[in-house]
Amino acid sequence: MDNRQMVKLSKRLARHLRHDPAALGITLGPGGWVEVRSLLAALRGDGVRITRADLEEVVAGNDKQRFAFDATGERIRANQGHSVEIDLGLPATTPPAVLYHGTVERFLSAIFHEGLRPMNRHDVHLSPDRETAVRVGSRRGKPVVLEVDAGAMSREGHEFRVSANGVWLTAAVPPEFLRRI
Ligand code: HQG
Repeated sequence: MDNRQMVKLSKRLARHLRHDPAALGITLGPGGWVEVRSLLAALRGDGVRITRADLEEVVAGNDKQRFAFDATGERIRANQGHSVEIDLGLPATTPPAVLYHGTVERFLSAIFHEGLRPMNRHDVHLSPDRETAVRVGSRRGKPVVLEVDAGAMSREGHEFRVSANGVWLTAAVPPEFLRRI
């Protein structure tokens, strides 16, 4: 596959494995896992003729490691970013002292008023470093980076989880833990 085909397939997978499995006629099982065979069959039914090798290429080559196979290689899921209700089964983990969130100016007054909320996703997504947060914010315009006092949040009982591709997830970030940098 060339790069354009990889990106197209990755977007397709993100759509169905995170947000809209029903549109492809598949169901996400516990943990968000789907049988690779059912996924390939459903994609074929939708005119997307790809092989298991193509799928492996997209999983391995994805710029953000958005997808993963299970240990047997028989199932696949999105590592994070879901809007459908699924439990990824990730253990609560102590976060680093500081995490980052990339956003844009126009959201700041709401964010400093009500904190970071998951919006359409399951969790608020936080980045382990500033550079990643800049990239996340840049998707929407001129990036603004917020520093999150994850250490203080953790001491106060907020839970954090980290996805297989290094995105930190938490239910919400109240404004007192946020600082613009
Ligand atoms: C903002 C991409 C107003 C928040 C990225 C963000 C990431 C608020 C937007 C992943 C708010 C939600 C997630 C509040 C938060 N009022 N706006 N109270 N609280 N917001 O896309 O973090 O390519 O759901 O700042 O790289 O931008 O999909 O979250 O701008 O890892 O794999 O509301 O998505 O990865 O947007 O991005 P999103 P995000 P993928």
